[in-house]
Amino acid sequence: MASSPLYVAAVDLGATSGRVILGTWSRNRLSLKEIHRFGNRFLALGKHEYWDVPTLWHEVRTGLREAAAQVPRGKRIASVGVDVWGCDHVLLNDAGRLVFPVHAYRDNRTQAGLRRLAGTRAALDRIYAATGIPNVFYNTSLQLEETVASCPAITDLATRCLFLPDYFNYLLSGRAEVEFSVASTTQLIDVHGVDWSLPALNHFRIPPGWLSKPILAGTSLGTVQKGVAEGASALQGTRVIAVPGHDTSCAYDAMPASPDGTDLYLSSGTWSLVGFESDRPVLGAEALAARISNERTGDGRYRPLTNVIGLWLLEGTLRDFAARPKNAREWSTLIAAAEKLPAPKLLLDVTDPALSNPTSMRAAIDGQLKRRRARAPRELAGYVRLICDSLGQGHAAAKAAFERLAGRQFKRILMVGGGAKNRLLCQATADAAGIPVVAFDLEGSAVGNLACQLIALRAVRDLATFRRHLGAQLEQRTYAPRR
Ligand code: LFR
Repeated sequence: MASSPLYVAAVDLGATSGRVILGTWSRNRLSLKEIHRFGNRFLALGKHEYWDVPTLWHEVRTGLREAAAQVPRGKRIASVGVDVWGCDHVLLNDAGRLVFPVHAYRDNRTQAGLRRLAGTRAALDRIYAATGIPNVFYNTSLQLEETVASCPAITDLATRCLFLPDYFNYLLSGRAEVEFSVASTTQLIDVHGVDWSLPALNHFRIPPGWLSKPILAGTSLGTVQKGVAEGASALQGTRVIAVPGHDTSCAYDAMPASPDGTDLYLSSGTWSLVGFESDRPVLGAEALAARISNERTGDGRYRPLTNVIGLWLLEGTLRDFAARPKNAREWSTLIAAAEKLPAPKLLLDVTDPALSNPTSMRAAIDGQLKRRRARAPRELAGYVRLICDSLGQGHAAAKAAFERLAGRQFKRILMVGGGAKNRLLCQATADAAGIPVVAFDLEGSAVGNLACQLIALRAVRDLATFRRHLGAQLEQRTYAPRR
């Protein structure tokens, strides 16, 4: 195993921010340096919402060049990997040109299709049995169905569909491939195989020719193209490795989990993703009712999880308050104020679709409380308390469903992501779930992204080995349940 330091770069794009991180692997330790961080958001144009892909690409290149400038003289970045949020995609022609605007998954164009599928019990069951993915507004299936229905000429214009991490890999390396973990977020992959589900493609009327057979994570896509590496000597010959393209898959890979399978995972950011790893999917009517999503790991196994609405609730609510916290100290004061408040009498129904993309999150929360005859909080701390307790309850409900349907018993919840820094949320989760929460100060997605590269470069034997090394170096904080 390599003993001189190895430099690897992770491009990790989230819905509200993106970053380029330089990882240094030396003597079985990973150190991280955040090289470039930038905001991200979708923008409305007319009635729809779109990602600003050219700006994202500009930021990716800027970050990689800065990373190259920071490795010691004469050294180079061995590889780069890209992970992005799930479901969103590009449509390209044979020359690799975009032929359709890149919609954001929160755009409401899928609402009609969502309702249609929800109202057709037999089709809903069939699609779940075929793909293991429940009917959720952001699914690529519903998005592509809407694209073809609203713009039929697209079937002549587009020749292939790539998911966002695949597209950035393509811009970096010139090779267009679809990576398996991100492909599994589409509701179009065969839950029992590693290829597309023809019944699902037919149901949503998606041209099968748009989608090539997915590759497994760890595949090398060649080296960074000339135009990208120009002027940055540390990027000459840098390999582009298809890591698990789905950020959640990367975040789960970074969990320093106990090998006996008794840990439940929670990646807590804009979304709360509660789940575990398994050799088989969790299917059937009850799993569908519990919205269990059988996403896939980079190596083809399963990651049954439930997507609880997450800190999106708080991010949205903060926009409605002028006096929002701006630094760690102000955050700590706000959390302390929220902790002192009495527990809310009624928790939010976190599955309410009215919370998925409202114009004002505060108004949407107040509206739900009013409908359920509860009083709205008066100040920001009250919302923080309500949101953290409600998410804690949502996390606990997901745990209970997994234990019942998968016959597992979880002993701890491992938490990574921004939410792991929020002690109120960690404690609320431990209290509601009745088991300890172990919170790690870890950029989960970026670390999982780097892990896959290190394994592909043969600097680390496998994921279990990586997790063991990582666990030994990480600081953790345990929240014991108080009731
Ligand atoms: C998290 C995430 C979730 C996915 C959601 C929408 O960033 O990737 O896993 O369900 O975004 O794609």
